[in-house]
Amino acid sequence: MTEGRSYRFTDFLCRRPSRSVARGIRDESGPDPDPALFESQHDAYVQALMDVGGNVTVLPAQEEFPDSVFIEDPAIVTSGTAIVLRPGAASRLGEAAALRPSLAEIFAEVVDLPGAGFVDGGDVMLTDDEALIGQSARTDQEGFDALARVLVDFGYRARRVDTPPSILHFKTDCGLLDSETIFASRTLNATGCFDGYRVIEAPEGEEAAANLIRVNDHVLLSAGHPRTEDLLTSNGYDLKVLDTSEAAKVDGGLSCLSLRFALGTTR
Ligand code: CIR
Repeated sequence: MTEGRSYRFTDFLCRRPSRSVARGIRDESGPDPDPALFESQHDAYVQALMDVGGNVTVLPAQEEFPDSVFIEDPAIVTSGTAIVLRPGAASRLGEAAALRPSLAEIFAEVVDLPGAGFVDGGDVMLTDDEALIGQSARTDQEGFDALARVLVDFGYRARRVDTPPSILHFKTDCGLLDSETIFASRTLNATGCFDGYRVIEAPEGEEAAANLIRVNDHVLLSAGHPRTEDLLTSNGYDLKVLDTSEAAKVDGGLSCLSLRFALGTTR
């Protein structure tokens, strides 16, 4: 029975932002994130996960990896298993090995992505029975093939989709709302990648709202998207709005800040 496994969680893993976060990778120059404000926004995020979900383990900051607060990228987790990935940016590659011991403390099984290909967790959307894997500047064909083979054992069919070049990660522009419904930017939806799902499109100008996360009975949404708030509320979703301004300055959003899983359930 997999109904709801894409958003029913008991546990979360986060990593505190480092003071070095301003050196994180970003596409465009702009103001640096303020480390103290980032920390307080991160605290609010952790509190929100506790309020809607369960236990949150917060790992210490890693100064040597400026992007390590974006803990979604070096691993994928299912109920009893963690898959250690190979992030596609050179400065982030070491994050996977650094995260592995913490995963081994939590998960009964830790699997390393076979082969030599690259996958960033931000390119992988797990629905109840499918993994939508976006090929991108960070995730290549070899990585896709390897991950697709691993995920079969956990009951996921893999669907290869394209991440348009203007979008960093597949999930930068989409988020799961429930087992059948995805919220996505018009640009990403136009690629046809969500065939078979109901799609709600982000209002024009509010594309950054697309990186939302469904956690149990709530949807966590980034602040500053009033039309999205109205749209999702009128569709029956219970929202929790969080300020992610500092993560956004280094191209991060809500999903990147946690690994989400259900412990104590069988595959
Ligand atoms: C990076 O470029 O890797 C980070 N600055 C942002 C990562 C955001 N992660 C995500 O969308 N899953």
